[in-house]
Amino acid sequence: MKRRHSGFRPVWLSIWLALCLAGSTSAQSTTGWIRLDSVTNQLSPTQLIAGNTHRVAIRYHFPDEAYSSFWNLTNAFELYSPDGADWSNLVEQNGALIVNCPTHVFFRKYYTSQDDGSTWQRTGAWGQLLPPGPSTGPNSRVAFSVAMVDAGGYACFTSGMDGIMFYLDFQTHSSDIGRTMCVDTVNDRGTVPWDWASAEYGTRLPEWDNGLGESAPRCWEIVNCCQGRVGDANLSGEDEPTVSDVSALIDYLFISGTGLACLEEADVDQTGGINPTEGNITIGDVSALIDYLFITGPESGVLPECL
Ligand SMILES: [Ca+2]
Ligand SMILES: [Ca+2]
Repeated sequence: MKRRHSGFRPVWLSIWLALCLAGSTSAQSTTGWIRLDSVTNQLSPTQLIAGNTHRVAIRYHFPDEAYSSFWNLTNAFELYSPDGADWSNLVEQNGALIVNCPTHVFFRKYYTSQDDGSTWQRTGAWGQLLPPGPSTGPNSRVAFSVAMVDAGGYACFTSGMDGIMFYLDFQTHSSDIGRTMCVDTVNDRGTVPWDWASAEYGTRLPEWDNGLGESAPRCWEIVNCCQGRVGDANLSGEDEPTVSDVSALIDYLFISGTGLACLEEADVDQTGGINPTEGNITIGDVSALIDYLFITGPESGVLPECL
């Protein structure tokens, strides 16, 4: 079937072309980014609760075609402690971006015993996920990188894609309360900047956001979950308890049997001393908290300090 001539006038064509060019210029100037998206078992954005497993989610954003067709990434991440804290049960887990692209994205891993991370020792082969393993020990660092090694992976990453690339899980220890854990970026090839490279589009440098709006390491002090006075059974972070803390205790004791992230806060009457167990959480703790909130009242009632 023959098309009829649209009668498009040159002036409209020029405007249309100008708009298209303006749009593409704008898209190409957008910078891709990688962000520390979320962390579990924090007490605050700069405090990790000792003895818990923490899951750090790393989010990638590919703003345009150039990012979505990368074939080689040098952006890696390191876990370390500047003051000798230990960690264990370090595991990588795939995020949705990798799950949706299962055959084209691979991790490799490096260990080093250097405090400054200057000498990375490669200990994993291409295609390997970091297996669950022990700590590398205090004063060591472990780094991860992610790379795409198959051009077929291009199809997995589309322009504008934004999602979790992977998770890092690690456990902190009560023996390290007061020490520090950090996650930072590191280049796995040496000294050159981070790069999302593709032969077709050339070098692109993604921005790093540590989750606090900074292009810097994200560091946490390892802290006891119990802070100030006891009673924050729902671990909302407030020292002054509320009826929600009573609800958390009742839910734990009589309904779900779960949900207490800090037994030291929940053991309001401190029957468990410095190291309470689940058996120390009883109706007595509910009574003590209700007494403080509704009978003696916060004005004259007293809650004990954390031990
Ligand atoms: Ca609370
Ligand atoms: Ca108790």
